[in-house]
Amino acid sequence: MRLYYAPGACSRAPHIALEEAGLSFTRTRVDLATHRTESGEDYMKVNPKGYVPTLVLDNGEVLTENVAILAWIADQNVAAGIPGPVGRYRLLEMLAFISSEIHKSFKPFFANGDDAAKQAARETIGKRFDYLAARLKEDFLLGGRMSVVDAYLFVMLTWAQKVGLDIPAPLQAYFQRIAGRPAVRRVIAAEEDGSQAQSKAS
Ligand SMILES: N[C@@H](CCC(=O)N[C@@H](CS)C(=O)NCC(=O)O)C(=O)O
Repeated sequence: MRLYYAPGACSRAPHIALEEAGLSFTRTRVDLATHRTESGEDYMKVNPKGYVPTLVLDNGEVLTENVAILAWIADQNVAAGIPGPVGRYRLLEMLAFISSEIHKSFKPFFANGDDAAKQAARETIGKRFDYLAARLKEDFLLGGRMSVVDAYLFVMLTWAQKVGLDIPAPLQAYFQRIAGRPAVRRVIAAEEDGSQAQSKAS
């Protein structure tokens, strides 16, 4: 399968999730300004929405949207899923929360928003982070084991650092825990290196 990504973008969440899951995939960098891939392919033909991430499955199916891609990756290892009768829905609940309540709130910082819009976003994201910090009882958001939701929140925390938002202490410690994981370090190194490569977590 092939992941289309842009360095440091939200596509880093499925990138980490794939690496953590030990799935074989090829990564292809996309220039979001020109909509060309690193090999010169027209990305609009891969994903007419023009944004990352896109995951092209081995059977040729094209999957877009972080929530769908991350849920699909989680489903590849059902044994590692969130336990309990509504475990899968807890995962979807958290993915939806991160996507609609945090991810999209960053828009003023990346789309040249004015100061008022940035301040409103700072307050909204701050409240969302406080909520997550208060419910973080174990090492990871949904228990003692890392799941795809942690990959997504990790990227949001990276962005929060980048634009200078306050991060509550429990989420700072959580961020460091995730940043130190070998799979996460491999992904960051690969995105910074930018080369097209086959990946299989070991
Ligand atoms: N709803 C989409 C949003 C993805 C998204 O915002 N991607 C950004 C990078 S983080 C992007 O590619 N922006 C470029 C553009 O919109 O042209 C998802 O969750 O997958």
